[in-house]
Amino acid sequence: MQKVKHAFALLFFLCLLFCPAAWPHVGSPDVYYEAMAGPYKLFVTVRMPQMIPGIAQIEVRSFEGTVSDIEIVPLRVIGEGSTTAPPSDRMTRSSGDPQFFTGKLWLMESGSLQVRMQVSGAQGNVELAVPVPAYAQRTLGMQKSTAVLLAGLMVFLTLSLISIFGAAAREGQLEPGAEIPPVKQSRARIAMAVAGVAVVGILFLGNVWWSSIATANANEKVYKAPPVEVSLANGNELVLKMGASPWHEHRKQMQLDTIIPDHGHLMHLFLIRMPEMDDFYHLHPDESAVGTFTERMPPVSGGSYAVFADIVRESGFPDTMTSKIDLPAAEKAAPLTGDDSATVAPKISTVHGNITTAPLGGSDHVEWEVDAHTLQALKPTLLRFRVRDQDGTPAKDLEPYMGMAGHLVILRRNLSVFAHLHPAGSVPMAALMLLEKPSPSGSGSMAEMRHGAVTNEITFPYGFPQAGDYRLFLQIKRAGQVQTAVFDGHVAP
Ligand SMILES: [Cu+2]
Repeated sequence: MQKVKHAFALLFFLCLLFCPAAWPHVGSPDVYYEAMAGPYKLFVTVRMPQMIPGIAQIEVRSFEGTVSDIEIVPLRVIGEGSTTAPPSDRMTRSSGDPQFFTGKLWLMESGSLQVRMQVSGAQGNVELAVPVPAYAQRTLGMQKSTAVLLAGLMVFLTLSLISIFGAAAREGQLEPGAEIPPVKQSRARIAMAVAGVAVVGILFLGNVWWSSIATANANEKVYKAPPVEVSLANGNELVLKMGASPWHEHRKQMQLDTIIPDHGHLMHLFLIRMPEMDDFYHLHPDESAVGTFTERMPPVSGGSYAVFADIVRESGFPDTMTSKIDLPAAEKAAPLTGDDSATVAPKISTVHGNITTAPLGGSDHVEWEVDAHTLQALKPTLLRFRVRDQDGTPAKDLEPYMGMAGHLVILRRNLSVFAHLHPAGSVPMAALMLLEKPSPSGSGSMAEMRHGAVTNEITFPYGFPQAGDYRLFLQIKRAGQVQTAVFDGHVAP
């Protein structure tokens, strides 16, 4: 019995700390970025460390131009430390593939950082900056071997301590070699029982103390999105109230207080009807008071909705807040206006060999060029979509939607992954704009313009973080109308 108690105390004491997975995007911490850096077309993957300080693994592939050398350095996106560069590291050029480079960078602090690259090659030297939100994703557990060793030592020490008390009560006052009288035997048993209870009590209190310190530490150091409370007011007004997260509270110096517009809006709000994931809303609530966002409800079908709210802070640091809400079928609904868009009961994609096709309005459709064997967890991929008219010819009426050729929302069916992508990748567009040198005319954003020329082919660099079933919502704008194509995809481990 005593041993069982020890085992429990031990389990508590050594309990490894797990924190729920929630971070910018959701469950998708790595950064995928594709851009023209001068003459070079580069696909950059930054695998973010789980801990800060930690090592980011960086991969760069050049699709256009001949790159011979890349130097990388971590900096902040804005403010102090965004300009004075520490010595840079040289990336390693792959011997088998001369246009593929790998490198590692120590990230020493949390916050809105950038990986700045000096790219040199046959077509000249250019600079490229990739925003990377850095944060601890979880508390690392103890190594198994260490845990087993410490657990063994604890059991040994506990049992030894108890037996010392027993021996002291039994033989402490006897002459050497003397017979042990029965009264001493029973006294020893009582002493051991008392010592056992005391030791287990001490271990229990120790565990309580340790857990509270570990929780406080994890709350402060491990990233968590701010909580958000979603409710319906006056029957037709959706209200989102942001709370405070200890992680943000402890990082006042990181310019997290102010929210800045990201492709034209302070918040991008996504509502997805669960569990079918059929109805999909992309809304842009206004900030009616500090930390409170409101939106007139569009007409919705009643049901349970998953809520994802994207914001970007002054420093370029993104947060995706998650929640859920049960919505009644809206009666006093307002029609969708401005950049707000939705798809209700859409037809889902079908697979034809290496092409997955999803219908748009009418008989137009979008082809997702996807080889079923290439969708693999963590593999950097260019997701390629082609918009076609009814007769299969490339659609010619695409225009930018909120400044970009397309917006892609990726959701794992169990909601453990949410990502909001653009042709530039998973980086927040607002952070990218902060990194851009102001143009001489002082107007317009190169980032938006760069992706503003809209052809019928739209690509998104990404790597699915986990194996599983996903639904993709691709949004484009054609002749003034936003259209949404819905794809299903399976990602292999
Ligand atoms: Cu978007």
